Amino acid sequence: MDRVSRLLNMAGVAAQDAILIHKPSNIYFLSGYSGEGLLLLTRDISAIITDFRYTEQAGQQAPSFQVYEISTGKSHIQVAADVLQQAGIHQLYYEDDHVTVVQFAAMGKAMPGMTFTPIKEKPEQLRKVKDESEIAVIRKACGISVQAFDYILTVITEGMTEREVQLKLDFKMLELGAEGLAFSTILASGENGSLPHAVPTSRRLQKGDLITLDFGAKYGGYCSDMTRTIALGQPSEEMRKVYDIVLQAQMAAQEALMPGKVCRDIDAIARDIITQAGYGKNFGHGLGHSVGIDIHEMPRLNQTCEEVVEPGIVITVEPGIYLPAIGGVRIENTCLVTENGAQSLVSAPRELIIL
Ligand SMILES: [Mn+2]
Repeated sequence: MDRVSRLLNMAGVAAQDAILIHKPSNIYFLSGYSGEGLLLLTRDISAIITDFRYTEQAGQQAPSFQVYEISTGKSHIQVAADVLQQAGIHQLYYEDDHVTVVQFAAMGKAMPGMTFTPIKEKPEQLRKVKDESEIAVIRKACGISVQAFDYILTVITEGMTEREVQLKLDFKMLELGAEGLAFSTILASGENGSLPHAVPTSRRLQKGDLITLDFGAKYGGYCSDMTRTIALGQPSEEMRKVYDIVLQAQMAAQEALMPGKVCRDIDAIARDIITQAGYGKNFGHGLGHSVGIDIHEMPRLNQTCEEVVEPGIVITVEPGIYLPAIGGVRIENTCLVTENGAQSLVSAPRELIIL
């Protein structure tokens, strides 16, 4: 069954109901259309509402959808209202996690008498388990990241700035076929490594630094995500020890990631190892997140997620330890959950690389 039909069934959409999709990643997932606009779905209508700039593109990317073009003085919502009125729709499902207050007010004004019902992230639930075509492009995106990582290892030298390394890494991913970056590359050296989401600076790499690189490519509309912490020369005794704890936590959690397990129990495996080593308070984020069209998708590996791991989920395993003013270590693989357990789509070694 196609994705639109699955969503209509999942949401329990009846003949007089419709779904209006605003979120770009949901529009792409449901239709293949990557431009701006809205997606309008009923039992009989699959339509894209867009403007002149994207009309031709919408027809090319989503040939089975009707394309409505807005005109001067007539907004996307007003066009949607006309279509819904003609179709006799009385109930409209909307993305309550995404639609703004302004958009919601415009919907109310343009559609008097309509019942508005939150869709409660059903499109996102549909996106959790990836199909073969999605896995193929995520695998390719991960392959681009790994190749760019192999390259950057040959480039990094003492005296380069974080920013210089970041630019070379980003350029390499684009050169290797990435359509864009999955997110802004994180590159943190020395004491900057204690910031989990550090922005690359003009700090120059020094002997003894640990360098954390967290980056991803976008390919076929899907993301990859990987982190490696490497050393430039011999790191301190303490950071070497911290690295080994993070590695142990990453390997144990990835090993345990398999169908039937509860997400928070996977988080606990890594967290317990880090806590028992005395660094529990220095691991202040969740263990991982799913990856797809968006870089952060459901389900999550964290202390509260009670969802059950299923085959076809693509999720990161990324424990870290951060010591303020000293430095940090994070190791991250994007993993595909199969019937037999987790398979890392990131083929780079996890053991400490010393340049
Ligand atoms: Mn990540």
